Amino acid sequence: EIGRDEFYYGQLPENFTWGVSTAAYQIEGAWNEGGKSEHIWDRFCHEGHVDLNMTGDVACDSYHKWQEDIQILKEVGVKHYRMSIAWTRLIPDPIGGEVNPEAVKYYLSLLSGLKTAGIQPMVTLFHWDLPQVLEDYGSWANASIIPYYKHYADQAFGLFGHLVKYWITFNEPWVITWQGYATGEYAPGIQQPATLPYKLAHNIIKCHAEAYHLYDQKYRASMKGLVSITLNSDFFAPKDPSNPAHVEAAERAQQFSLGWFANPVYKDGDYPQVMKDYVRRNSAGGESRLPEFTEQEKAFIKGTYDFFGLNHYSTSLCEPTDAEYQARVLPGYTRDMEVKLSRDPTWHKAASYYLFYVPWGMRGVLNWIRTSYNRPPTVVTENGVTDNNGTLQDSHRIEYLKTYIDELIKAVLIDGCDVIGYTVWSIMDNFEWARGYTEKFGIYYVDFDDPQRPRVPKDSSRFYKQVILNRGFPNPEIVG
Ligand code: GBH
Repeated sequence: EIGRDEFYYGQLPENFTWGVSTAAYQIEGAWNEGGKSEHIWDRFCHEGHVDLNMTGDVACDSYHKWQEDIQILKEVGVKHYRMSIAWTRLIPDPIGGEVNPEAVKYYLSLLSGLKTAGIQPMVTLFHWDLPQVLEDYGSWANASIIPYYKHYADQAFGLFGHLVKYWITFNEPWVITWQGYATGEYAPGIQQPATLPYKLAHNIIKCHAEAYHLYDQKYRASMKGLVSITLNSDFFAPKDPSNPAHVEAAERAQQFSLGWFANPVYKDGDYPQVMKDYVRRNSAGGESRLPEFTEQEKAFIKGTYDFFGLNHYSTSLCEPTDAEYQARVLPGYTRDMEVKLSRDPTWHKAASYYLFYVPWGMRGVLNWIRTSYNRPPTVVTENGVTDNNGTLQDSHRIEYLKTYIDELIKAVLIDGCDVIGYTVWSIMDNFEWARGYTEKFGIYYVDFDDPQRPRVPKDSSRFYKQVILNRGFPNPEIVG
């Protein structure tokens, strides 16, 4: 038995895909160029809600520098590049539905460039940049958003599907609903924790299922791509593993955060039973704040995946909640699950408040997915670590990536998880949402004071290149 934090030499198969990730608003810039319309992050930044009043107006300027982006992707030797399309670029008037030819030209150039470079695009349709007009019409809470999202997906599949092997309908619905509409830390900055996230999630899941079925019926036969959703999750571990109440609390937290979206899609079309029970018992009166799917909807949602997309960064410790904790956290989700979350004070902390180095959590969450959803093919669609200075000698990032990748390799080679891909967040420093440019995730440095936005390799990019070439970590003691 190979334990936590014990280094393990192992190599993954030839067909395992290694990549890096970005998202449209975090890199593109050109916020009002090329016919693009306003989305909720434009609005949120321009209203000054981000650290130091920073915005993604220019970001890495990838709208103009996509050829250089492809160049650095080639330098690292990635097999796939995860990126997103800006809805407001492709369909500036999402209600009218007309496609914008300048956006088609931009994304076709980028996608064809990737093809020429031998890099598979992994394309996210929605990475948080909701058209402002749809927000004004009631966002994901209004079920009439579903046909608009479906139309957008239809256009994207139709225009670009011949160049795209992997599609992702949504990036991290948990973050969209909780950080956007409960804590208000992210755009659109709404603070309605008790019920709104559950309502939004309900329609997001329906949008996802619509897009999946649409691809199935209209495009799969000719395009042969894969369609799924990306969910974010910490690994939730018992604070005291020998205490059954702590073990139960960890399972409940995992169900509330990951199961909320994964159970409907990857299991039975419905929310986890424990979530239904706990939201109901924390809802005043008869009606639960968690909406219900009809039998027909459950059948429509169940199985709408070709792989499991996971974004994983850190781990939380779990124990049953207490009155003091319940009073301290927001109503809704955080109270409903009745779990008190904490971090081990000995864990090394990165520049982001939530990001502690806990490599064995990678192995933990991959195994939780394996056992909970019958061993689905899994792609880690994001994993990475921050600093504040963007140093080129980023040995801390090498340490993080090395140990997390090693735990992933253990999950595959020792535990039998069907992990088929891994993706570093991010190829380059970029607009880190509410933190602006103060937190840096890149394996390339970008100087945001230089109008040219040069990309400069960090040590971690050379490290990752070597990992890809070696397909992991070959044992130095085995010769040949
Ligand atoms: C991802 O989200 C995004 O997809 C990406 O765009 C972003 O740049 C990247 O990660 C880095 O942040 O319950 O208070 O502990 C972030 C994923 C952030 C989701 C922290 C969960 C925990 C908040 N996670 N969050 S808390």
